[in-house]
Amino acid sequence: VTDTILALSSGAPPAAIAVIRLSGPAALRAGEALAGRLPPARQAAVRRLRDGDGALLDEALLLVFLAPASATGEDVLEIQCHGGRAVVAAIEAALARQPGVRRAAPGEFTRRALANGRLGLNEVEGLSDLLAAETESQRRAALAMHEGHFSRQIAQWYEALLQAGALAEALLDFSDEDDVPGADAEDVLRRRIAQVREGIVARLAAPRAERLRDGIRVVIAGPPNSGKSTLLNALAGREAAIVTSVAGTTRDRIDVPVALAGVPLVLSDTAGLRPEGVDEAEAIGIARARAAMADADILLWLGRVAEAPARSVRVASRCDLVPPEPGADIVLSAHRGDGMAGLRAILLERARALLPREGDYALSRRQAEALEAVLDALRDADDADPLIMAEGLRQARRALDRLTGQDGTEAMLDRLFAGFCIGK
Ligand SMILES: Nc1nc2c(ncn2[C@@H]2O[C@H](COP(=O)(O)OP(=O)(O)O)[C@@H](O)[C@H]2O)c(=O)[nH]1
Ligand SMILES: [Mg+2]
Repeated sequence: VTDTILALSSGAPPAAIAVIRLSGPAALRAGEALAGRLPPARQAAVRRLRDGDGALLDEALLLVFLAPASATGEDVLEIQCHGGRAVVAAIEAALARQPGVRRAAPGEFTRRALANGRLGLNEVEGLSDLLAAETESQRRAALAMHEGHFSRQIAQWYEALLQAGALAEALLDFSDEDDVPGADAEDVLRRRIAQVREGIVARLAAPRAERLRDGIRVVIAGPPNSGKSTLLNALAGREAAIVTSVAGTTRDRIDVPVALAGVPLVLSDTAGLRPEGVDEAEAIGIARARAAMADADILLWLGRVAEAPARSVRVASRCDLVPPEPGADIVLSAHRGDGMAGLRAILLERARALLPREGDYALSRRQAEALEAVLDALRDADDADPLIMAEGLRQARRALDRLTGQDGTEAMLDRLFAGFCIGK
């Protein structure tokens, strides 16, 4: 028998209103024990909630969703009560005492939705990102994933591979006879495979979710005293890095997450690059700076134009103090604010090119790896022998199944749901 799970699904109290949810076969019975008669499904009604002794707990708005047409696919009761800490605790305790009811583990409501086919694995991942989204671009991409855009694409690929598989089997049946099933069957088959493969390659080349989740890495580098820390502080809008006129002040790398027009960035300040006169700590700082530069999505270079690394944004800093060199991409003074708007525009333009297009979804590492496996299988399918072809296509479809969670392993699901909050 399935347990009925219980959790506070709204944020931490105190709040004006709290939402407590129950899901499972005992949800309605447990609700009736507190509220008496429940409203008809999908109709809100106010009820007095009482504990076992008949003492009043709260007055609350109740909503019933009957299986399978609910968020989890089970009977669900939603209780909207007053959001005080003691109110929520008392109602939760009274519900938890009902037979068959226990408190939910993190992500357990969503896990049941997955188990009952209310959500696919990719939609669950989208939901997880949606709950974690802190910027507009993160929210839009997560919503696109949650709404099933990727799942629909997978379904198309699956259908194409199914057709190709049928053709391969047909070729197999006729391979030892003279009259081949339509001379162009093999052409059609190869074209189908090529189409799917091109689609997957293009999808893999598109910006990934990690960039969106973790932020675009913007590294500020250059010689000591070029104004790197000052620029970081100006972009971050706070004094995150120490600024002095002494060369070698910044020794470790400093990372500051910021959102620029809804785009997540991580700004990194680094130790100034200079060859001599450095002690051990500064030398380590310089090594870290070089590593950060190699790892940067966008590099802001505050040194000589002639020494700028490839593809970096060449910034002529401290223009109120130092005459800017010709050839710089942007001339600025963090002190006076000159050029800061222009630099933000350059950052935004470069960052957007690295992020999913508006309304597009982005692949997680898991999804990308699963698609790579599909590609591997399709590579195997690219063979003259229809037997090998058919087997490769079967493997490819199996890899697509893994992507939609059709054969998701428990360990993978555990990992995924551990990142959820209780009540979701
Ligand atoms: N006049 C002027 N001085 C600046 C500007 N930016 C930084 N400085 C000064 O240059 C010195 C070095 O700045 P800092 O940000 O620590 O450089 P870093 O070593 O590259 O991190 C400090 O004395 C800053 O006050 C600027 O835009 N104009
Ligand atoms: Mg510094």
